[in-house]
Formats: sequence, structure tokens, C-alpha cells
Amino acid sequence: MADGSVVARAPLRSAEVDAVVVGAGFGGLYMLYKLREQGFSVQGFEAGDDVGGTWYWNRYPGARCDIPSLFYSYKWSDELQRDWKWTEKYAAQPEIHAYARHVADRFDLRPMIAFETRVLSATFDETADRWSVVTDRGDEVSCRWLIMATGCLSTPRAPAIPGVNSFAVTTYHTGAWPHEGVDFTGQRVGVIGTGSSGIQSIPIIAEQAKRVTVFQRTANFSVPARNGPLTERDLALFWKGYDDYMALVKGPGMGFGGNPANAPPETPEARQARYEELWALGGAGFLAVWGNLLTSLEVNDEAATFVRAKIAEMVKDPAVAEILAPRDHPIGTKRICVDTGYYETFNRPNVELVNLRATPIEEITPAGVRTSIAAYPFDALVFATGFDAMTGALRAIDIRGVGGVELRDAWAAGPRAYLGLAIAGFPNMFVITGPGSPSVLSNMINSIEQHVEWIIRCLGEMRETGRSRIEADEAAQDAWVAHVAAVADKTLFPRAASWYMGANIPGKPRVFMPYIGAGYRRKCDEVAAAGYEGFVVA
Ligand code: FAD
Ligand code: N01
Repeated sequence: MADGSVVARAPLRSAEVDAVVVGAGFGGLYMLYKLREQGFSVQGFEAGDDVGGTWYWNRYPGARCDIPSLFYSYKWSDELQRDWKWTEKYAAQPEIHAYARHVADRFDLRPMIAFETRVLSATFDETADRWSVVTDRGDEVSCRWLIMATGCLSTPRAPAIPGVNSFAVTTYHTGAWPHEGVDFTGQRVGVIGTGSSGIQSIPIIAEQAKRVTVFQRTANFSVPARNGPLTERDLALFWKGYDDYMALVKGPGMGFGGNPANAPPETPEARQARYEELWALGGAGFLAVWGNLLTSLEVNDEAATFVRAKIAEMVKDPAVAEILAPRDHPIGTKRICVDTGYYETFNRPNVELVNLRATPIEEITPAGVRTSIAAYPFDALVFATGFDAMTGALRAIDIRGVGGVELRDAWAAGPRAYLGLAIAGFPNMFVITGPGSPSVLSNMINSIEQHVEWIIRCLGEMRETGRSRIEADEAAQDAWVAHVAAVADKTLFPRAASWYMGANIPGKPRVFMPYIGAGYRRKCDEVAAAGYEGFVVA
């Protein structure tokens, strides 16, 4: 509950269902809907007290999507798509959360979900081909199919800084923001982290607070959102192109890939004109400027130089602009940020930028932050320090597969999954947008729908043919993992110390986790059509 109390309920002891779904974000909600529609009995579990996942937890000021809302919404119900009216090009968190709530109510999904319930463990019983799922409320549920909709960005992470818990006033993490909101009026606020969450929240915190000190370790590329109200004209254009768009989404090519035909023109003038055009348009579409932006360092350098020049134009103090100019990774190899007034915020008299590359933080103290040269006292400290991405939520659960092997051990050298959907040694378990699938490099809602539809087809076919066990084959998984890495190695992505690589977590193996190749949907469909090639079915 938002007030911290917990709803009393009896544990679901010894319940038996066909399927358990863990997580009630966009992945879990659609999975629950499809399972019920196909006549499977199902139990959902969600740690929060409401649906929405990302949009339930990330309530920091300025939180909004970076894919236009008309596209960042479910496609599986035409009526839903037509009825729901987004108010802005990029909706803010409250509106996206309201949308998730609307979906849950409209399709009556809540009765299937046990809220405020965290799944602690899942153990596979090899004799029965069933999972036993245990929660922090004492539930013990047995299921044939276990579906992890636990999210790629759902395990917030505090910075690894000495004294991190010693700050005596209040500390906030953007990924676990208080439901009642925070009023920073009159306060001295420190913000650590300048990824998407920091870049979205800093301008709004700066409007409220007496003073804001931004601690930046790595400068990030950000492009202006050019957000605004959605007009009737926008809607008309959207619906006019909808069928073509859906043909693309549902087409075999789903996945990243890039468009090789989109080569940079020969003259610098023509290229600059295109950068200007996309900059004026706003949004992450800037990365689509050339098909080889993420494979050619030379091409990438030019686009990066363009953005750095824009930063220098927007930020009045050249020394501050230089600190904000990203120079240590190619543009796009860390998630590009989409902002509203971020760089201009550093022109405000109440905002200060601390360059941690020059003066690192030595410790967090009861009074604030101490760097190698100064102490900064604060009334509030904000950690915009990101997530244990893609694997954090799965590794937090004690998952034991064949022979009692723990997932944490199976993934000790980095995540391994076949198509990002299933894991060798963990039969009957599926991961929605798992590592090795396009996931965070795609419109996540489209990827969620593709995975849910693949899983439901698989479960339907298992039921029809009277089979009770499906498991990724180790050799097929090895080949897929090698392919995911080989495709990534042909791009510039591995050059950045990004969370895509696991580089934001000390000690996490450096493996490029999302799949960046083309044709992912076709590959998944071919696997299913060939009788689940690469799986062992019993
Ligand atoms: P989540 O929404 O993360 O839901 C997972 C749920 O599982 C959570 O509610 C969590 O509480 C629950 N859970 C986890 N472990 C357990 C457990 N052990 N027991 C019980 N419950 C558990 N993607 C885009 O494509 N476009 C965007 O514009 C975009 N914007 C984003 C903005 C922010 C601030 C963030 C953080 C992410 C954004 N993303 C965006 C990515 C976003 O995570 C996905 O788009 C999508 O919402 C993920 O849905 P999901 O259901 O897979 O996971
Ligand atoms: O997290 P991040 P995020 N000392 O990991 C810094 C999605 N999202 O929450 O780069 C000092 O990107 C860290 O510095 P460095 C989106 O996919 C989308 O912002 O490691 N600094 C970095 O600056 C996004 O990519 C939206 O050197 C420390 C920051 O903290 C993903 O979620 C909005 C530190 C973390 O950045 C994660 O974004 C929000 C330390 N010890 C999120 N530790 C949209 O706009 C970490 N940092 C749609």
C-alpha cells in the first residue's frame, strides 16, 4: 500500500495452477491476459501494490517515455489503442501508470494477481515437471509453466560509494520514488548520476530546490524531446500510417539491424542539414540518422561532434559545457537520453556541476557528499544511479533447475539464454524480454508482445500434443549466445562501459546482453514452426 501498510491475506498454500507469472508490468499484464484467454489457470505475483512495473516504481519528477506514446502502447487490442487518448507526444509517468491501471481494470486482470508479494524462490521438480514457487507471504504454488515478467530495469541500485547509507537526512532513488512525491522547495539537493533518470529529473528538481549540485561521472549524449500536446493532426497522421507501421512491427525483420540503405550523403553540407533536421524534430530518432552510425566510428564521430557543438551553444559557461560534452563513448552506445531543458538547466544560478572525473567522490557522510577537494552539505540526496539491468531481478530469486543447479551459478560468467526466452537446465521457464533478445534496444512494448505471443503459442501446442516439458538445448543456447556476441562485436556498442554490458555493476561479467541483430521475430517463428528447434520437448 502507498501508506506502507500491507493488506492481510491468507497464503496460497499448496495451490496448483497451470502457470505462474512473476511481475505485473506491461509484460506480466499481457501474459496474464493471454493465459486466461487460452484457458490456462494462472497465478500472478507482484512485489508492488499495483500494476505498472516501471511506471509504478519510477515516479521521480520528469519521468516519461522516450518512445512516442502512440507507439509506446499495446497493439494487441485495437479497441484499447483507439479508445485511450494520450495527451502528450511523450506521456509522463502518471499518465503511463494510469494506462497500465486502465488495462488491468478494463480486462479484469487484477483478480489474478497477488500484490505486495515478492517471489523468493522457484524450484523445479524433475519427477513432476512442475515448478514450486515460494513467496515472502508464505505462498507455495505449484505450476507447470513459470513465466518471469520481472523486468529488465526493475532492480534499482545505490552507488558503490563508501558511506552510501550514512547520509543523515533523506536519500531517494529515482527507481523507487516515494508515491506521495517529494517537495524540494528551499532545499539543498545533491543528485548523483546523469543517465536518463538524472537528465529527466534534474531540470525539474532545479526549478524547485534552493540549490542543486549535480555529480557527473560520465557525460551522456542527450537530444531534445520537443515534447508537446498531441494534436488531432498527430492522431490523424498516426492512424493513416498505422497499418504500414504494424506490418513493420509484425514483419520478420523485427530487431535492431539498422537500415544499410540509409548511407550518409557525400557532402558535409548535406549531412549537417540532416543532423539539423533531426535535432529540430527531437527525440531518439536522431540515432536513425544513418544506417551505419553504430558500426562506423568515423560516421559516429561526426554525429557526436554535432551534438557536442549543440551542447556548447546551449550552455553559457564554456568550462561547464566542456564537462557536459561526452567524449568517452560513441553516440548511441550508451542509451541516448531524451531531455527537456537539461543542458539549459546548467545556466541557472542555483545549479552547480561537479566533474567526478577530476574530483571523485570519496565518501557520503551524514552531512552530504565529500569529494577529493570539497564537502557539499545537503538537505536531500538523489541517487539517479540506475539498475542492475537485465539480470538483477532474476538473480534476486533463488531459482533452481535440473539437478538443483542455481540460476545464479549457471549465469556466473554472464547470462545465457536461448533466444532470450528460455534457459538450458531450467525447463518450463520462460523469460519475457530476457538477455539475448532485442528487449532494451527496441520498443519494449512491441518486444513484450512478441514474446508473450510466442510463449502462448508454445504452451498451446504443448497442451495440444499432451507434452509437459520443454527445455532449451544447451548446444542451441551456446550457438545463440555466440551469435548475440558476434553481432554485437561488429558494432560500436562494446566500446562503451554501459549497463548493456553489465559495466555499471562492480564485478558483473562484461557481456553485451541485448540482441542487436535483425530478423529476430523471423528466427523465433522459424524455431516454433520447426517443432521448437533448439529445444528438447518431452
Ligand atoms: P517492469 O515494468 O520492470 O515490471 C516488472 C515487475 O516485476 C515490477 O513491477 C517488479 O516489481 C516485479 N517483480 C520483479 N521481481 C519480482 C519478484 N521476485 N516478485 C514479485 N514481483 C517482482 N522502454 C521503452 O521501450 N520505451 C520507453 O520510453 C521506456 N522508458 C522507460 C523509462 C524508465 C524510467 C525506465 C526505468 C524504463 C523505461 N523503459 C522504456 C523500459 C521499461 O522497463 C519497459 O518499457 C517496460 O515497461 C518493461 O515492462 P516489464 O513488464 O517487462 O517490466
Ligand atoms: O541509469 P543509468 P538511469 N558514482 O545507468 C551514475 C531507462 N530509462 O536510471 O555512466 C557516480 O543510465 C552513472 O555514471 P557512469 C533507459 O533505458 C529511460 O538513468 O556509470 N556516479 C550514470 O551517470 C536508461 O538507460 C528513461 O559513469 C555513478 C548514472 O549514475 C535506463 O533506464 C528514463 C555511480 C546511472 O545512469 C537506466 O537509466 C529513465 C557512482 N558510484 C530511465 N554509480 C527515458 O527517458 C552510477 N553512477 C525513457
